[in-house]
Amino acid sequence: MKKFNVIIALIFSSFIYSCQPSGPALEDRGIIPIPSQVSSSNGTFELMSSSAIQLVGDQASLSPIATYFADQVSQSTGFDIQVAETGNLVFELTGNNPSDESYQLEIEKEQVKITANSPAGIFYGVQTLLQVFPAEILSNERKSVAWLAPTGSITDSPEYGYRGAMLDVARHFIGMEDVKHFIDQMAHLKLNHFHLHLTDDQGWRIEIKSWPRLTEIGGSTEVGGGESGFFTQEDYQEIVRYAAERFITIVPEIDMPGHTNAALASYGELNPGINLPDGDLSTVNKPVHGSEIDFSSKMIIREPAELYTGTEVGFSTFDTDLDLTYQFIDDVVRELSEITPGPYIHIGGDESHVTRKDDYVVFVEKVQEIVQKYGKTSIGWDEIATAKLLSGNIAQFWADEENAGLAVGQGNKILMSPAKKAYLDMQYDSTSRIGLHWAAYIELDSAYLWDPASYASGISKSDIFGVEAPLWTETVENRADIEYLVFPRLAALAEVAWSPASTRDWVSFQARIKELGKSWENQGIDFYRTSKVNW
Ligand code: TNX
Repeated sequence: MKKFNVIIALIFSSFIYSCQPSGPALEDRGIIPIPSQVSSSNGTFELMSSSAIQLVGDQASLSPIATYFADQVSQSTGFDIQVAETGNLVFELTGNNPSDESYQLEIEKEQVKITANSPAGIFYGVQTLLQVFPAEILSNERKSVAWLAPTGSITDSPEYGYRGAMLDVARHFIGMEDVKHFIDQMAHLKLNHFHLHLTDDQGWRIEIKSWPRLTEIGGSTEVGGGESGFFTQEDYQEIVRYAAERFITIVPEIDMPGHTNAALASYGELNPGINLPDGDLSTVNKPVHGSEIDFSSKMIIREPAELYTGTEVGFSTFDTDLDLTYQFIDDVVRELSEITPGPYIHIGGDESHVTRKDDYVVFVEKVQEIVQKYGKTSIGWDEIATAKLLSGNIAQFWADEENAGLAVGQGNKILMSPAKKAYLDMQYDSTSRIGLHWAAYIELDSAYLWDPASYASGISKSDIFGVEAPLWTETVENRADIEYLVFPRLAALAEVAWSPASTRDWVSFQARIKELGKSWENQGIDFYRTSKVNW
C-alpha cells in the first residue's frame, strides 16, 4: 500500500511538474535560422515592466541596439524598457571584432545575457531572444500574455558572411514604407545584405543629379504602365541608414549594358538606335532577341528609345564603343558611391543578348575599373565571368554553372542565387496567383532542401562568398504580393545561409516555421500558407 502511494505521488508530482508554466523548452521555441547549439535548463525568465537593459562595453555602439530591442517589444508588452546601471537584460561586448557575427545567449531565471565580440553579434542575439518569447512579442497591439522565455543557453555563428535578399524596385517601383518593412523582416532572419535592383528596361529608380532625366523620364513608368516612382538620393540615404541600424549593408545595382532601356529612353545620345516600337516586340526586337546584333550594318540614330512597360528582356544595350557611355557610367558610379557606405556596387551584366560578345567583355572590364576607381568592389551576374574579373570581385550565380566555373577559375568568389532554389519570384506551384516559373516551381521544401556548397559542380564551400534570395517584380505590385512570395520562403533561404548543412533538417524546420508563422500573423504579414506545413 505504501509503495502504491509512493508511485501515485510520483506520477502526480511529475504531472504537476510537467504543468509548470515553463511552456516549451528552448529547443522547441522555433528559432530560425537554427542556432549552432541550444541547451535547455528547467525554468523560465519573465520580461516585466521593471526589466531594464544593462550595457557592458562601448555604449555608443550598444545603446542603439538597446533602443531597438525596447522599440520592438514596446507595443505588445506596453513596457517602456530603459537602459540602466544594472538590469536583468545584459548586453555585453566581450571583444572588438566587427566581422565576428557570433553570439552567446544565456537565459537564466533572473537574467538574460547576450555576449558577442561585435555589435552585430549582440544584434543577432537580440533577434534570437525575440524569437524565444511568445510570438505575440512582435505584435503592434497590446497583448496580455506572460512574457516568458525558457531558460537555457545558445551558442551561435553564421556559416556564410554574406546573407542577402534582393528586391527589384525597377519592374514595379516599391516605395519607402514597403522597403523598410522588407528590411525589418530581413533583420529578424539575420540577413545582412540588401541588394536593390535599381535600374532595368522598365524603370530607373535612383536619382542621379548630373543626369536628371534618368528619373524624370526613366522613372516615370513601370511594368503595365503604372505611375511608379523613384528614390531621391535623400530617400536612398534614409534606406541606407535604416538598414545600417539593423546591421544590413545596401548593395545598389545598376544593371548594364543590357536591361538599360529606361536610361536609353531618358538620353537619346546614349542610344545605339535599337528603338522599341511601342512595346511591340514582334518587329524590331524578336529577330535580334537572343542573337548578337551587328551594329555595323545598322544606321545608328541616336534618339531616345520608347519607354517600355512589357516584361520581355534582352533587347537593349549601351553602346560599348561610345566614350559618352563611360562618362555616363562614371558619373552614375561616382554619385552612387558617395551615398553608399557599403563596399559593393552591383554592375548587373545579365542577359545582354544584343551586345556583341567581345564588346560585352570590353565593357565589363571598363566598368569594373570605374567601380574600383571609386573604391568599391564589383558584383555582377554570372555572365560577367566571361570577362577578366578584377581580384576580389564577385560573380552572382543565377543560371549558368559554366560562367560560375569561369569565375572560380579566375580565383573569384561566387554569390549563390540559383534560380531553381533561391528565386523568390518563382511560383510555389501551378496554382500560385502570381510569380513566374521559367526556372522552376519552388515549394517551401525545395527552397529549403539544398546546400550552396554542393549545389553546382565545380563550386565548393571555399569558393562561396554567400547566399542571396532575389525577388524580381514583373508580377509583384504591392506589399501583399511581396508577402505572398517572400514568406515563408525567405526563412528557408535564411537558414540555408546561416546554418551549416549539419544542423539543418526539414522536419525540424517544418515544426519551427509554425512559430514564425504565428509571429508573422501577429505582425500582420499575410504569408503563403503552404500545405507543406501544418500551420
Ligand atoms: C532573369 S536573374 C533575370 C531578370 C528577371 C528574372 C525573372 C537575372 C540576372 N535576370 O531580369 O527579372 O529572370 O525571374
